Amino acid sequence: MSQRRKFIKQSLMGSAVFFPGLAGAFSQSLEKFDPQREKPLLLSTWNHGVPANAAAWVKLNETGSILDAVEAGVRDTELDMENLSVGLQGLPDREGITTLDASIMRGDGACGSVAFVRQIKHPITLARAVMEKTPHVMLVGEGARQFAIAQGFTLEEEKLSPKARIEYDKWKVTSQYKPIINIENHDTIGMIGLAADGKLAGSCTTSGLAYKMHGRVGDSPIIGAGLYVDDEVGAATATGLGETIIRICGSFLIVELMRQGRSPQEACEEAVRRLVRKSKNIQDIQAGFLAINKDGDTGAYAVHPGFNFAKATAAGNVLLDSKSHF
Ligand code: SD4
Repeated sequence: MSQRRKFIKQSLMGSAVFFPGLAGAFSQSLEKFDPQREKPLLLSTWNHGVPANAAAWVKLNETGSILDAVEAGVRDTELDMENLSVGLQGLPDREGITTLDASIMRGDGACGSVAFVRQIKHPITLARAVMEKTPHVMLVGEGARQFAIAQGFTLEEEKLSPKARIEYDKWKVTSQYKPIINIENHDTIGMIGLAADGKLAGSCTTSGLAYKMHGRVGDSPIIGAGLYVDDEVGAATATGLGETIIRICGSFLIVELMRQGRSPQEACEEAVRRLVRKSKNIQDIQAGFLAINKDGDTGAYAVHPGFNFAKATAAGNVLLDSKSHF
């Protein structure tokens, strides 16, 4: 059995068991081990965070780079045909076109993102190319596509996945835009990670809200909204209704609250309280945040129950329920 499969199997069993096959590379010892506060550490949004963390962990073990790890982790989700909120199999906009948003950030401030891109299987890798190969932070739409071609990315055929086609055809009967909290249209993957050497990185990738207006961009590719990372402090990522997250600069806010002394949990809770204060129709809006500080403390909080996240340390990779405001 591959290391990755073993790790997932162990996660699914829900155990928090030391896994020497992966952790040995980081010289952990059981005596020192504190699963609440541990490096390396990965946090990812939603159920798909479990296999994503596993993929990230394997990459971290291979290259030692937390940036490589968070990219590899969410690439796994970008290919998950069951996931209708990430990757080209995601639900389309109201015109029937799937457009993708992604961002990636390193704790030294390097960052890159793409928004409103079509036909790209791995927008997270394109975001990383923007970060590493251009003087810019963000490319969108046709410009992002041209850049992808120039970088040798393959353009995929523009065609809805079988599942997305069924859902879109059902939606077209009424064509009503009504996001339902925690159901299918809120499961972006955001991943934040802390390496054993204290370096932080994060990634976020999504097909955005189902049946959005053509051209709509959410929080996920907006540095400071869907993702923010600072090696001096910590990292945060977001999922949920992007408009509400952008309005409060959610991930940046959490990192700045941590800088001022709040724990990751307190910072996530304060961000959610602010989002709740600033949002109308909060009963219909879900948003969730994850945070890590540089010591390896973690936080998770959402507006409503139902948000879950995956946490991987050398002790295992477990799915946890977030607490919520309501
Ligand atoms: C967005 N935050 O585009 C994303 C939505 C989400 O899966 O979480 N979708 O607003």
